[in-house]
Amino acid sequence: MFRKLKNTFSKISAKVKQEAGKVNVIKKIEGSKLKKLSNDLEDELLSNNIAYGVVNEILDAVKNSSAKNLKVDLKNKLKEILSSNKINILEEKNPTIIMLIGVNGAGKTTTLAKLAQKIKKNKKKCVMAAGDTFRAAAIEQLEQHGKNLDVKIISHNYGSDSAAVAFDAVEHAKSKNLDYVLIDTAGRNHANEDLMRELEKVKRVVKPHYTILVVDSLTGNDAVDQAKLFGKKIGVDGVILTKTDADERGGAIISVAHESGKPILFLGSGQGYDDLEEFDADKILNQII
Ligand SMILES: Nc1nc2c(ncn2[C@@H]2O[C@H](COP(=O)(O)OP(=O)(O)OP(=O)(O)O)[C@@H](O)[C@H]2O)c(=O)[nH]1
Ligand SMILES: [Mg+2]
Repeated sequence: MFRKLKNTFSKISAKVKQEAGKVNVIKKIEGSKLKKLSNDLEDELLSNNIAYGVVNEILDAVKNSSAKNLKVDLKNKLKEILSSNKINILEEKNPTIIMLIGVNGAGKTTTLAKLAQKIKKNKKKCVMAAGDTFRAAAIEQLEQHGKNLDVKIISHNYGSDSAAVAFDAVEHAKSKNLDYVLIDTAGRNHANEDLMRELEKVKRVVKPHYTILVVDSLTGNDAVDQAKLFGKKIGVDGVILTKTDADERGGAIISVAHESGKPILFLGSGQGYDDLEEFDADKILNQII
């Protein structure tokens, strides 16, 4: 994870040191040399899937940096981008209702099962709602996770109202005194008005405490559009980025955090139930800069 981004920062940092060595001052690198370094940094950041607007902001933050301070200034800027208003979705609200949304194949159902595993490890109880009544085999997929994890699934038939499934799951949790309701939903894009309306309805009916957008970190700049769109249409409280184990670049994390203004909560790092890491900006920044 982040191998490429890490290389980028080491490369730029080495170049800056080299230039500073030439003029024999560890001070500002001025004029055309600075312009060249800034262009190099811009190219590198863009090639790592960091969105254009974010790249400009990063460049702006380091434009007056001395060679000595460049690394620290970069790190501080990235920390500012990555540390927006943290929330704890596992906070107990008797029951805490969490709904996962996102485009097809982003990793919603897998992430839902990973959250159930986390909850079990915390010695708490949850129920999962098979809110994807749309895609063939979606209910069986969740049922299999329920079997593997020994977690109750509430499901209706395919084609039925997903808000009703979610509602039943909340009622079940209340009657059994469970701690969490985890709601799976069908994958959709913004062009699919019917499915978007369905999501609005689920939200209206069960009023989840947390609506979490699941984003595949490999989708590059599209991740930013997804974050903006779901945020605008449905309202999102936080983001989980999946498949970071396969993401060499790591730019999606920076772009999505910046453009959505919402906190990144967890990173999916594999296909196993335990492959969900709590997002820690410092840990990541220490890995890459
Ligand atoms: N390597 C890796 N694979 C993942 C991760 N999260 C999910 N996947 C895989 O991505 C694929 C899609 O995951 P799902 O959980 O079915 O995605 P979804 O968003 O529910 O998909 P739809 O229900 O079709 O919209 C599966 O093969 C998962 O095993 C992850 O963090 N790392
Ligand atoms: Mg699914």
